[in-house]
Formats: sequence, structure tokens, C-alpha cells
Amino acid sequence: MFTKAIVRKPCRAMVDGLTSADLGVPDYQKALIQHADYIDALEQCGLKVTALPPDERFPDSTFVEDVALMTPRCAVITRPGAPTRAQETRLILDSIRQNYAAVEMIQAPGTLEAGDVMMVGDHYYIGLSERTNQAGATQLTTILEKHGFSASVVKLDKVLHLKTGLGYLENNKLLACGEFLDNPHFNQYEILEVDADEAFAANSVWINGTVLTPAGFPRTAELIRSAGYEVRPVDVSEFQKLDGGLSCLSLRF
Ligand code: CIR
Repeated sequence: MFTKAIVRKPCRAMVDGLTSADLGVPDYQKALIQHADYIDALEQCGLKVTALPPDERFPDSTFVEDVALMTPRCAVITRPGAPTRAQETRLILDSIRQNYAAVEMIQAPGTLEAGDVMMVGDHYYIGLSERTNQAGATQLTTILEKHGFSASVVKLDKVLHLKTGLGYLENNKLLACGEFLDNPHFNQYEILEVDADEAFAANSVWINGTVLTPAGFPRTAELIRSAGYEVRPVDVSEFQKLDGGLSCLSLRF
């Protein structure tokens, strides 16, 4: 069960955020409304939400998931591979320290963004991507093992982050899309296959029995519902324009 979440409100500079999507420029006012609804959804799942203030220096800083990994026994401050995001870790440090006695750090030359890390109980999958390198993955593995967890490393081909194409829904059920559908790392799970034209919805998030899914992906919502979960759609269209999904917008712990 999760009890808390940390989010950061989007800043006006989000219109300059990193993106590979061809979906246009985010509408800031709409993003604020969507972000408020996202916070509502987290609260409806029973989480106490800390909303950090916007920071105009960092266009992508609303995607807090990438800068820290929260585990039940320690937090890890990452070292983002995107140069414009590298300093975001400094912004989050205080709020992490307020919640964790054990705070570990990824060090140079390692890079790691926690969108590349998926927790399955005591095991963590770490994606090797353009943002997370082998040194970062090796450091994280050492940290996790020190705290009694295990880890395995998965090479990504196309997606930005590991959780761009995967969402673990507990109970051995794994939402998966594209390159992950026949990846042997995941063949022990019951795969819930997300259609290619709803790929964005693979980044859905299990929180205390409810699954938050991006609004506008009805087949995936139905797939999750028929697997036995309550579904709470959240419209994150303005964040999708920046390659950001539901998981990216919060740290849950
Ligand atoms: C970026 O490219 O870093 C942001 N525009 C989106 C980050 C999305 N984060 C995530 O998938 N965990």
C-alpha cells in the first residue's frame, strides 16, 4: 500500500519541455486543471499529497518521477541523463529527506531516470535507455541489494523509459505494449496487452487497488476493468505532448 505522494505543479516554461511527440505545444492553463485533477485522483486513492511549487527554471520539473526512486526502505536520488534535467534533483532533495532516513545517490558517470525503474514487490527492473546508462543501472543494483532488494536490467529499443511501455498492476498482472510483449524478462507475468494505437495507456498506475489510466484510451480502460480493477481515468493530454504519462507526474511511497 502507498500512503503518500509528492508532485510538482507544472511551470509556464513547460511549453519548452523536452519532447519527441508531434502533438503540439501544451496549453498551460489546461495543464494546471489536469494536474489538479491528477492530485484529486491520488487523494481518492488514499494518498496524502505534497504539492511542490512550480519552478520556471526547469521546464520538465513536473515529471518528478524521474529524479528519485522511492522504495519501502530507502530513497535514491537519481542522476538524469537529460542535461536540461540534471539539476532537478537538487529541488527534490529536501522533500525526500523529510520522508526517508536512508537517502542514496547515483553518482557520475552513472545516469539514471526513475521512469526507467519498475518495482515488482522486492524486485526492481531497470531499463537501459538513452537516459539511463549501464553505470547508473549497476549503481542502482548495488544500492538495492544493500537494502535487501534484487534487480535486473532490461535493454530498451524504442521507448523513452521502461514504464513508457509497462505498468505493473500487482497480482502478477503486467500491462505491456510494443517491444515488451515478447521480452523473456516478463514472461512469468500475466500480460495484459495494450493495443499499439493505445500505447500511451500502458503507462497506467496501480495505487492501492485502483488503476489510474490516461483518459481517452477506452480499450485499455476496459482491459484493466475486466482484469478486476477499479479504473480512474485522468486526462493528461497536455503532459502527453511532452512524452509524460501518469506515472511520471508523481512519486508514490
Ligand atoms: C522528458 O523528456 O524528460 C520529459 N519531457 C518527459 C518525462 C517523462 N517521464 C517519465 O516517463 N517517467
